[in-house]
Amino acid sequence: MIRLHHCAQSRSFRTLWLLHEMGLEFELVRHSLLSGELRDAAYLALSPAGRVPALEIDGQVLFESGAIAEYLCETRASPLWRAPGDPERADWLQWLHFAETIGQHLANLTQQHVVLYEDHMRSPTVMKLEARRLEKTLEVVERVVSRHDWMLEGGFSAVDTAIGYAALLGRRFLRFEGLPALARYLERIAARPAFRAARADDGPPELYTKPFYAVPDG
Ligand SMILES: N[C@@H](CCC(=O)N[C@@H](CS)C(=O)NCC(=O)O)C(=O)O
Repeated sequence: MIRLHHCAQSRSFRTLWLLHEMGLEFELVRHSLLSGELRDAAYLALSPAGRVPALEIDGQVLFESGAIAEYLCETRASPLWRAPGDPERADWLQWLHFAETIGQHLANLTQQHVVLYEDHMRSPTVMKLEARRLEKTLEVVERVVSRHDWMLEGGFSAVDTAIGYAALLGRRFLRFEGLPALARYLERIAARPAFRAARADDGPPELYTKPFYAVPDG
């Protein structure tokens, strides 16, 4: 039995999408990101920092999305993996974890624009700085996907579920005019049946209510 603990519009979407890409059977447990339930003792017993994703699998719980992607690919013999010895192994690992470099800016921007909803709590300076830093990371991805359709030349892999989710969320904070290859990458992602299935499973939006969050004047 595989059981995914998930919140709508969160990083657990990476795991949700990957499970669909791999065609694995799983149970989905939806939680609210805002209700405080991730701090309940029962949930903390699964994910000690009260975060999603958490994946119950093979009699244990994994609570870090990159580790989950590695574990799923390794143990389920997936073509979305690049095993040790594969010429794309180093790139596979690097891009999988680079998603969290992008993710730190997305988390900071989410905090500034969405979580700190009172204007006096926010800082336009931090918003601008974080948007610029996000852009620098997405420019790295732009260069890669302008050379080939997916992050690895050998084709779609688990890496694309991590980077793809980060790029998708990045569009809420950054105009993509200067990132045309990334915009086309997102179109390719949107056409994938497993991505659509994951979208349908994601649950009602709870966090992001606007398609774009502009930096306020001042
Ligand atoms: N590096 C972790 C980050 C997990 C994480 O911070 N998830 C957020 C959602 S995007 C969360 O659970 N936040 C709930 C909270 O901080 O209370 C991963 O990739 O799994």
